[in-house]
Amino acid sequence: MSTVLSDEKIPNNVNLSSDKRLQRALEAWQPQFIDWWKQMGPVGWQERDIYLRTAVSVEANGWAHFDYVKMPDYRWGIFLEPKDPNRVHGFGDNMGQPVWDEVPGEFRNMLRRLVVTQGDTEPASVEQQRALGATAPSLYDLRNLFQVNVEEGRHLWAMVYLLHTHFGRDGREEAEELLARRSGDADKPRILGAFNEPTSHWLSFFMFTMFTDRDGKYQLAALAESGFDPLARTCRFMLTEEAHHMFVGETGVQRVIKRACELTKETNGDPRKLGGIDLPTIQKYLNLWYTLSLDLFGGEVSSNAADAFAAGLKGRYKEDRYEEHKLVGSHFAMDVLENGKVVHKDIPMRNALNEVLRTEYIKDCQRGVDRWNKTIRDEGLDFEMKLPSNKFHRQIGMWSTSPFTPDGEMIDAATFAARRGEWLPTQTDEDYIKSLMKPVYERAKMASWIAPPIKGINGLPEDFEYVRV
Ligand code: BYC
Repeated sequence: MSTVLSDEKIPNNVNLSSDKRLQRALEAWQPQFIDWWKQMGPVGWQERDIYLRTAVSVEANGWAHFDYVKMPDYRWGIFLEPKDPNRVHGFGDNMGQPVWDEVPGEFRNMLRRLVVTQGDTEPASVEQQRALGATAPSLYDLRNLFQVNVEEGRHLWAMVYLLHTHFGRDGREEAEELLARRSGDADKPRILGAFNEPTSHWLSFFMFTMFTDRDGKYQLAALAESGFDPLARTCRFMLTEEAHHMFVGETGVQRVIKRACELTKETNGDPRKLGGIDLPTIQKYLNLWYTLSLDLFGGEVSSNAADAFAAGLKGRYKEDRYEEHKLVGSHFAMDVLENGKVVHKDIPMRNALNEVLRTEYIKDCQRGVDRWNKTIRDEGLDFEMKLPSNKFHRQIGMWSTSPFTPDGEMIDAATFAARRGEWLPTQTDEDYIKSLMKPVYERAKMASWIAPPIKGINGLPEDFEYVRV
């Protein structure tokens, strides 16, 4: 049975109401999406009023319309940044040529793979976070979780729009597969590693939105440069929403750190006595989620990355900042593993583009960690959070073949196994963090292990009823 999709139901700037072919395709997909949302979306809370932001247009005041909404009634819009009729390829072999509005036949598979990989992460993250509503540390946090979830749902719609509009029958099949894979499922896992990891408590959720969503920022920015114009325009609009997700992560961890410091002082060094999380344990979760997210950039030396750049499908972060956009004959100096040794070497730039993007990402992560360290200093404690080496705990790329310490020193497997618990969360850490996860659903109240936010959402006070319990 199909549901009629109107502009009212699905706010959009793609002329949905006059595009009958697209309407039919989406009307067939939408009930499957709703089934997936009911089965794999947030557990409980579906009948509650949540104070949510909805994108209703691409105008300056249209992308952030706030009101109470029940999640199943959320309007999953389809928005592309307005078209620039003069836009040309900004990089690669077709530099200076007009951008494409249709998929070029020779790059169809490569492009579909990029769209599907991007699309797969969106429902995956909703699945990973689905149980967290049962243990939210406050109504403010509960609302933020659901905001992130519905927007990931909208980002899935964005990729499905591209698949349905530009990839014909196989696009429709891929759109169905996006709803069929399951995070962490042994038989039908999500495509990328980090999206199969459990996000079983709020500390992991905050680390995920800090580090994994930030991969989203960099991947979307690289795709926002694409010479396939519909993809570029879609990703540009998605980036406006991504910022809030990283805000949830960075400020979430910052509040956990602040509370850790307060309780460390109160207890003379053991915040666990008063139901807090100690700084060394927070560092272990940082190590885990940061390194899982580093893997999301792919291999350090990659012919896929070179091909996507040459074709003009995936650029660098803010391509405009660079002077040279063809990258023929240029090199990137980076560490590589050669005959079991780390050597610093020049790699042809196009093949090094995953590493170039990862390097930008690392700088951005460091800026966030610097702000966390300022919180620790302001609280008067002598402790510093650190990003581990990009060689530590890797499962993708050349560093995955040998163990390294967080300082980047190569070690043998036995030493890594013996010291793993110093660097990464142990089962005991995991059990302890989970034991703290008791829901707090009273207005303006916070769980013991986290400090209140500095300000509320959309200028509202902290005691606002963000979720009508
Ligand atoms: N796990 O040449 P290689 C987001 C595979 S997050 C598993 O080294 P390539 C979000 C790779 O697929 C952003 N497999 O790397 C965040 C390839 O397999 P095939 C998501 C991996 O292709 C939070 C093989 O290894 N968007 O939006 O240059 C919440 C060799 O690949 C992994 C994108 O990723 C891994 N970590 O780069 C919600 C953008 N890494 O083809 C949302 C689109 C690599 O040989 N995707 N492999 O079977 C891409 O641009 C690229 O596919 C990648 C990989 C950057 C992921």
